[in-house]
Amino acid sequence: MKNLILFGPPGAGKGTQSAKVKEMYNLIHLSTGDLLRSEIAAGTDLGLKAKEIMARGKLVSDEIVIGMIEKKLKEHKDTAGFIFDGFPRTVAQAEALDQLLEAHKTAISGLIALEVGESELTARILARGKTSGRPDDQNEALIKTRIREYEQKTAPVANHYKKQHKYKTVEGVGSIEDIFEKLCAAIDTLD
Ligand code: B4P
Repeated sequence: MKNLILFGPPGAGKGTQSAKVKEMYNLIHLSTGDLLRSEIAAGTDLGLKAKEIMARGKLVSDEIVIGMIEKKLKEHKDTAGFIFDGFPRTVAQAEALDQLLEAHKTAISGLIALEVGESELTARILARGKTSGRPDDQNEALIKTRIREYEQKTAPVANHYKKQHKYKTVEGVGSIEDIFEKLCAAIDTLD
């Protein structure tokens, strides 16, 4: 199985590139951001809890997101692999993911980090905010909070996979097609 983590700060292009990688490698795309937004749209208890946290630019609890991923792994036992987008976002989530995959007799093949500077991230998210309807995309202070959350809680996830020799980087600035080509070249070097 090919199990990829597409990694990077908010607005790095994880969602954009995951949609293309999923098609190319026939993978199941799991975006915790999308899963949480569907819970909010459906008005579930989980969605109500997540809504308030996401609107503040903070991370939803590890317990909630790990539970959602566990359910999806069980639903797709026969897939060629997964692309994880926006997950894991903490070291605790990474450890839980490694254990869940081990229980399914598989493992992460590699984490690929999209590298984009803060001013470009902010510009992209504000531009998306004009049409996305996402409350967390429309305010610069909130975007800063999301980037600080990433630096404090999510960036250490890269080290977790560096220690396992599964870490690669790709420059995330440029055309979506050029970035996709570089991403595929990095994926093709993984086992
Ligand atoms: P996410 O939905 O993961 O939101 P994101 O980080 O903004 O998405 P992404 O990085 O994929 O955006 P993309 O680049 O595609 O999370 C939202 C919230 O959910 C979090 O703040 C948190 O509260 C919660 N959450 C989610 N997962 C969680 C977890 N595991 N644990 C705890 N909480 C969790 O798109 C950005 C924009 O850039 C788009 O408009 C796109 O068109 C544009 N773009 C993409 N590539 C480009 C390029 N090359 N050039 C120019 N523009 C580009």
